[in-house]
Amino acid sequence: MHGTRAPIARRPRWTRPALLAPVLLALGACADNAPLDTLKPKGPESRAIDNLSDPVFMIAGVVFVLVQVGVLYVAWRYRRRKDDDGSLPPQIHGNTKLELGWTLLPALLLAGVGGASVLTILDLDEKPDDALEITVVGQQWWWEYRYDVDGDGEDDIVTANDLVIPAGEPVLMDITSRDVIHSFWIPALNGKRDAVPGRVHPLKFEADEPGVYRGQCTEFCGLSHGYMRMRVIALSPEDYAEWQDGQMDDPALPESGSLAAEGRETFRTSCSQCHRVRGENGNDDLFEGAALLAGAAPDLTHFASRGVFAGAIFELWDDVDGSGEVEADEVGEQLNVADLEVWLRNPPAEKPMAPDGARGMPNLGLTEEQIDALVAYLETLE
Ligand code: HEC
Ligand SMILES: [Cu+2]
Repeated sequence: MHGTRAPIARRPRWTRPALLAPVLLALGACADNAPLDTLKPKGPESRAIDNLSDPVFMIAGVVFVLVQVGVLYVAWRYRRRKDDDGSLPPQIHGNTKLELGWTLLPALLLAGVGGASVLTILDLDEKPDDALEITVVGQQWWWEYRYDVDGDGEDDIVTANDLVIPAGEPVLMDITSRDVIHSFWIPALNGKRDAVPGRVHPLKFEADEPGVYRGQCTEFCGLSHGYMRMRVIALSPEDYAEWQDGQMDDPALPESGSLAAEGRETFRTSCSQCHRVRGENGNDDLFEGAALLAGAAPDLTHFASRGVFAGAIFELWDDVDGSGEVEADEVGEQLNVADLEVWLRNPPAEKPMAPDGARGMPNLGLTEEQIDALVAYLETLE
């Protein structure tokens, strides 16, 4: 037994969970597989932003530490003491030098940051005149990409989810929406740009290297907003040229009598009122008109040339090398039949859609035979 020591005061219960929060936050920042990381630029535009934010954060960090140290020091230095007579410490109100100092210094800092920001914004806004131009259309809940390759005002390629671009060349996006406001964001390549119905917002970017760059719609746009992702597939200029030629061709017709040919028949009766496969919808011009309405569906002309589907939440091909990403060279290898069948069986169960059927793909009540045939047909749409 020891004497009469005062019991140690217990900390209130909430301190521990409160301390845990910043620790978890700090640990969360350590993930190495973070495809939406804004701090790892992979192109000139995102690098310009990074070159601006790095020094701004450093200056802000120094200011933060100085102010906190000052506050803590003053609180400690002038704390109430046992023999306190209640008199105030020396006052500095009206000290001209000090007051000029703490007015001018922040003003100069902010002017510096403001000037650098404006220069970066002007830089990002400069339009290259020889850039490939792609129309980006946001829609509940997927992204469509339209390419007018020959510049005649008519779109020659219409695709979805995977935005294919040549690496090392500037690309100019014209971003718009068919229904509500969305926001297009590929953090490794550039900042965000809102997709607003009735307006066209330009956004330029360039990928340094061939590869896959992930993105996510960043303006809340309804039920499946979180399932509205996109990928940029940057190809070497030669591979890009090959891809573009392939997309301009009509897909080959399935062999008559095959399972795929059966699927094609089902497509024409059950799917073609929403989806386009070039040459299968009868009057393509009529369809162009329909496609302008909200509720239009992804163009499936070269569906099997993409790596993902349904707002990039499903992989269309198996990730053979296990990199966590279906890269361009894995497209065409092993079809992810399981997820495609699950999708066709009941789309709203996989991705919440508007309950009144006004948005998204409804459950069409397909039989297993129809699904098998449709999967075989979709695989031929390379
Ligand atoms: C009422 C219109 C409608 C009908 C009919 C319809 N779909 Fe869809 N489909 C959609 C919409 C809208 C999407 C996009 C859903 C999303 O990602 O949010 C879609 C997505 C898809 C996708 C994924 C495409 C991609 O690139 O993301 C496939 C594959 C598909 N549908 C196949 C079919 C087949 C096969 C049929 C016929 C059995 C069919 N659809 C009938 C509206 C329809
Ligand atoms: Cu959206």
